[in-house]
Amino acid sequence: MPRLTIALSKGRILKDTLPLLKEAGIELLEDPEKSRKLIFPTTHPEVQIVIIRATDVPTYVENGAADLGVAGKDVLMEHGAGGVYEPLDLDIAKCRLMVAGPVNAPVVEGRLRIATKFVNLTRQYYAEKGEQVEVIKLYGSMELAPLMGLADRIVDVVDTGKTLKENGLEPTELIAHVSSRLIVNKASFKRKAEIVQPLIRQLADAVARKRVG
Ligand code: PRT
Ligand code: MG
Repeated sequence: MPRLTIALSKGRILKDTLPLLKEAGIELLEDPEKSRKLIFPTTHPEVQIVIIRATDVPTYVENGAADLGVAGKDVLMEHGAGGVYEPLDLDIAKCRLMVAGPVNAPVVEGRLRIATKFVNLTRQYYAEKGEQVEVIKLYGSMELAPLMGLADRIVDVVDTGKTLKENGLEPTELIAHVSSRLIVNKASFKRKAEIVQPLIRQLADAVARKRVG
């Protein structure tokens, strides 16, 4: 039974994390994108990888069901990041958390209605600005909400901006720059220090080498 479990999500986080793990001597034996399995052994006898939804990664790590994980800063801000350590910015899956609305949207009278999957951080953002808004929880395709009259604005992560543009939207405010972070369960950080700490160091080196290019 491997001592260390790392939680990752399919898609861009998996794709960008695997090369970093490889430099730390951890490689998958099978491609999770082509499998329906959820638990994967690695070339490192002490390490296994579990594949879960991006938004579930902080929950697994906070509760110790996984020792380590990789999650976007957007997901961590929404979850509330206090329950885990966040020792390393992996500098991957970069994007911006933004407010967006219809191109040349008129000024809204009264409370702005904002559709998002990031309800907590959206409430916090507007509370800090001292603005009263109505936050509408959605689970995806936020871009549709203003087009259908469900909301005046959306809060979502933006990379190229192509998705906004193709739906007649434009970014209006930057809330935060986002990249993915290594997160560590607090108890594992201490109890498994002899395996966790060298791994953090190796990943930090891999990130630094990639930055230099
Ligand atoms: O997809 P699922 O519902 O399972 O979960 P998820 O969307 O949280 O996971 P995933 O794998 O899509 O994203 C994981 C992490 O990648 C996010 O938490 C972000 O930190 C980061 N990331 C980086 C992004 C993007 N770039 C991004 N472009 N996450 C989502 N997008 C979306 C964006 O919202 C838009 O709808 O991709 C679409 C295309 O973006 P444009 O601007 O390039 O058109
Ligand atoms: Mg997605």
